[in-house]
Amino acid sequence: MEHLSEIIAQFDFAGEYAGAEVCTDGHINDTYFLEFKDQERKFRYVLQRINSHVFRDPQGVMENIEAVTSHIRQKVIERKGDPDREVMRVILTRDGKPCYRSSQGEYWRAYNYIEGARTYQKVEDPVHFYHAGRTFGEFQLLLSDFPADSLHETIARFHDTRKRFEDLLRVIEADPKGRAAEVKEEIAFVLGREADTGIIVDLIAAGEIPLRVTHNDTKLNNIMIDNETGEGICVLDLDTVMPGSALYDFGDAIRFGASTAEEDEPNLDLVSLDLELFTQFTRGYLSMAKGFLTAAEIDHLAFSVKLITLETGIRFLTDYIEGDVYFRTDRPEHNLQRARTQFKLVADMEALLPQMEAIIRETLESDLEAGA
Ligand code: GN1
Ligand code: MG
Repeated sequence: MEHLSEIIAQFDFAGEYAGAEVCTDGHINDTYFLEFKDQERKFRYVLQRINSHVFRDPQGVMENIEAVTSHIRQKVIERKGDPDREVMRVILTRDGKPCYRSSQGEYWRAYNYIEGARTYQKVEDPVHFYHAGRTFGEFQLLLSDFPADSLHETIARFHDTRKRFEDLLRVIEADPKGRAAEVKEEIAFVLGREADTGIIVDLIAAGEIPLRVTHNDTKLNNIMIDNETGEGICVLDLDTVMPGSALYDFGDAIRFGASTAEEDEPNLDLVSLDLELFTQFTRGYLSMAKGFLTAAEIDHLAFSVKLITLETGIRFLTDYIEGDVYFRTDRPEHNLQRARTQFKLVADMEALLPQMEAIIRETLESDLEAGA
């Protein structure tokens, strides 16, 4: 990889460079926090190398992000919000481009750093998760009048669970690392749920569930939470903003944030679905989304929690069998451990489905603006 200093010199940052720190959160791109300063103040930025194995068209990704952030910025200004905190800002290169293509063909981009807020890997205060629900719901709302056809499909068929299932079958068949035999139990778990994988995609294809502009990666750590108020400030990681189903956004947020453990917890006894956290997120999300969701979407909200968790487990298992080529891993069985936490959650979600449905019903009947 090139020296970071060569990359940094390409961007129009303010002040003098004063240091960089690596961010270890994401599974796909490489992220650094940069510090700059002049006589009076410090400036922080986020610098990322786009994973071009995953994102085949990095310029298309940046076009989407510029268009979506401009749309949101306009609305933030109209409502007299703070456009420097409530939406990401792409820092242009010195020649005015949204990303820099290095001599080695790697794509780099930079954003402003949002001060006075942070991300969480796990819910530390349930109220944060209520606010995460509001913020993701509001994100969909702000983009509800965005021209979906103008977006590039940055990863084809990203949340097509049936395709993810078929990809797994292909990898099991090829078994390039000879790992399939050791994960028979996990494979059987997935095969037993094949019928679930097509449910949402078929409803979309039949026009019964609408395509919307969605985020498609609604992990808790993709939201900046204000240090003072605990409110969600800004949605991050817009690489997969594309036409999709609101259901996958709702479900994915629960999958990650309402789990009692982190996604790669090796001790499965610690992994379960926390219904209190489910309730918090649902209240926040529906306070924003109640007005635009259709009856068919509402009917599938609880199911979508299980479906995206199954899908994510399928993706981790596929990557494990394939030899860890997609998600960043930092130990030999990392992807397998991730797959196992997802399947543990799926089993839990199946048992708790009626309770999730009841909570959704009660939430819809209650006064949502009353708060957490
Ligand atoms: C990846 O980059 P990150 O960590 O926000 C992945 C998501 C998965 C998630 C699982 C482009 O997200 O789809 O749900 O890992 N992003 C991509 O933690 O594949
Ligand atoms: Mg992320």
